[in-house]
Amino acid sequence: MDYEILKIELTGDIALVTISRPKALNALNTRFFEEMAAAIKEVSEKQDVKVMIITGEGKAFVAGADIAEMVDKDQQQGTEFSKMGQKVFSSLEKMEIPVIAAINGFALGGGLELAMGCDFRIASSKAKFGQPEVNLGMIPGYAATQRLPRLVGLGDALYLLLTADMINAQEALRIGLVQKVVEPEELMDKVMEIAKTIASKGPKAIRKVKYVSRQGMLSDFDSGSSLESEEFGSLFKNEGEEGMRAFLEKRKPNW
Ligand code: DAK
Repeated sequence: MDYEILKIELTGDIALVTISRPKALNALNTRFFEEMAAAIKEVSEKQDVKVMIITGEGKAFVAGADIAEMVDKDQQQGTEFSKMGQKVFSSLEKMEIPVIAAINGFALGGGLELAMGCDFRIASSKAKFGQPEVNLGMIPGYAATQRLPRLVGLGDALYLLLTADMINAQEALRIGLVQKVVEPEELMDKVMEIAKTIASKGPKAIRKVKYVSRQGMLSDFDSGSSLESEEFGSLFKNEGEEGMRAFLEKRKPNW
């Protein structure tokens, strides 16, 4: 696909996807969702890519769904727009490799929903977060009502969803919405460092940690634990053997 909004760069085994429509603060339109779906497919097909990073260009990560595109939609078109976004964000969760959100600025509405579809979030100290949909007489359409309570608990989620308050990075860190906050100029170096750390681990183990953890969140504890046992077992006489032998032989594993 010829990308107009996304830039995709490969650095070794790490894929960096930058959302680049800074004039509209990277607001999410139909074209974005088509490109993101294509980017997910493209990156997933590259077997040597081990981590994907998503960030935004300019002062926003993403300032929400594109209000200019949404304003004229009718009920059916609105539902379809919502389903398209939900499908793309779910496919981030379903990618085998970890996806990190590098949140450089505003992450509002659909932008925060995109960040929540990633596996974890690292924020610039200048980033701002919120679910401002009720300001527009709307509710979230890309699963914030589902992901936010699971990430931060019902009280903090409903506080954000009901007040439309914009919170800063420290507050986002306090409620567990982001995992680390760094100075703006250090953001990409830090995220790249984290991505490289992940990429250095057992590649099958990394994929299975994501898969089992995410499946577990969708099922009950016993089913999740049972899946963990199966996947744990599958690494014996496999990548796990090499990792354990390397430890005993005091050398680096050869994955
Ligand atoms: N959509 C379209 N354009 C946007 C935008 C957005 N979400 N956010 C900003 N822009 C545009 C502005 O209109 C402006 O364009 P020009 O006037 O220059 O042409 C340009 O980006 C720069 O914005 P500002 O001039 O406003 O910049 P400031 O620094 O002064 O303010 C801001 C930054 C982020 C505080 C402000 O732009 C703002 O409040 N933006 C709107 C934020 C917002 O409300 N976002 C949530 C959108 S609602 C659903 C599906 C999805 C959703 C809901 C339902 N269904 C299908 C059911 C999700 C909804 C949302 O995400």
